[in-house]
Amino acid sequence: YNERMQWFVDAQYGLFIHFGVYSQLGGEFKGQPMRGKYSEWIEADLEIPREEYAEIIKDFNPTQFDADLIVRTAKAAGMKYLVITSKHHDGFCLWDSEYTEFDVGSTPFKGRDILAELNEACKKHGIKFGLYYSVLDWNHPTQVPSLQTDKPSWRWGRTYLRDGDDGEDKQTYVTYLKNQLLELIENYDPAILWFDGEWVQWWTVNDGIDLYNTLRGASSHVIMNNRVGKRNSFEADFVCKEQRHFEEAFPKHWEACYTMNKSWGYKKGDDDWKDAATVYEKLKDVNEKGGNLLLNVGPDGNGVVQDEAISILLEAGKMLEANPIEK
Ligand code: FUL
Repeated sequence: YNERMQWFVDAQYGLFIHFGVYSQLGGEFKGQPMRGKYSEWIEADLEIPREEYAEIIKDFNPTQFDADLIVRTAKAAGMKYLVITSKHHDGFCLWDSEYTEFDVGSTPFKGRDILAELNEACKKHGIKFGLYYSVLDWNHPTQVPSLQTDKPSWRWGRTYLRDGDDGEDKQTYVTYLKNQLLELIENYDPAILWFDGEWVQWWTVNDGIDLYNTLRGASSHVIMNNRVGKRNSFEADFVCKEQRHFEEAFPKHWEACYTMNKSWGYKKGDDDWKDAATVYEKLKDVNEKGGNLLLNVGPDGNGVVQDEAISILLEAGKMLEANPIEK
């Protein structure tokens, strides 16, 4: 029994939100559609130069973002927690960070704080609030693309540090990342820190354990996924699976995350939706094997969650109400 984990065990079902400046591109840059399926990877996929990508933050203005509506929808869907991308691989920060200008504070949307709005709505409706954070960072000057491969998304998917694996760049970046995560804890006191992008070769399991301990010192209750260290070597508080999960019951704390269509971030024309029955069955299968389901939505550039996603969530919510699932 682990007291810190109890709410998570009971929660069973949560909402993942992928939202950032890529959302306004919807998988296309200057008329060119991307090749890969995940719209949040567009900068890497189309090899958009850092400076050019940085320009698009001037267009970030999702005025229709409605935190209360999103949280009410999650609640009606039967979800008990939510995790939103505070910083994805592109490095753009959805909060006004003291440690970078590549953030919402440099956009026309400055003045509003999506993370605070969601956090408040979550409190109001009794939903736990979590934050995703990527170790991989395409905007940070210490990180450069690998030249080991010709595949654009791999070049950027496996960044190097300019001066090697253990030089000053590493210290600079690790300090940056720790400061930001402590800032997130201080500003929003999240229930979850959901790490990602830890697969870059310069990030070691010891870096992850050290980070885990530092953050644990700042919050005794926050729970962190296994991607804080190396996903196969350090479990942290829970193990997560992506777009697939276990064949059999798995006797540890775990969570499977899935998209409702294909992409995590909003992508135009991505309309191959899982229907409500499929969502319900997925939740049942995951729960019966001991895990939680974290199901994703990708609001568009205006901050609006697509109607299809909302109706599927609500319909699956009704099924769940009629046929509750035991974990
Ligand atoms: C992956 C990322 O590369 C995807 O963009 C997405 O965020 C998924 C949940 O995790 O590792």
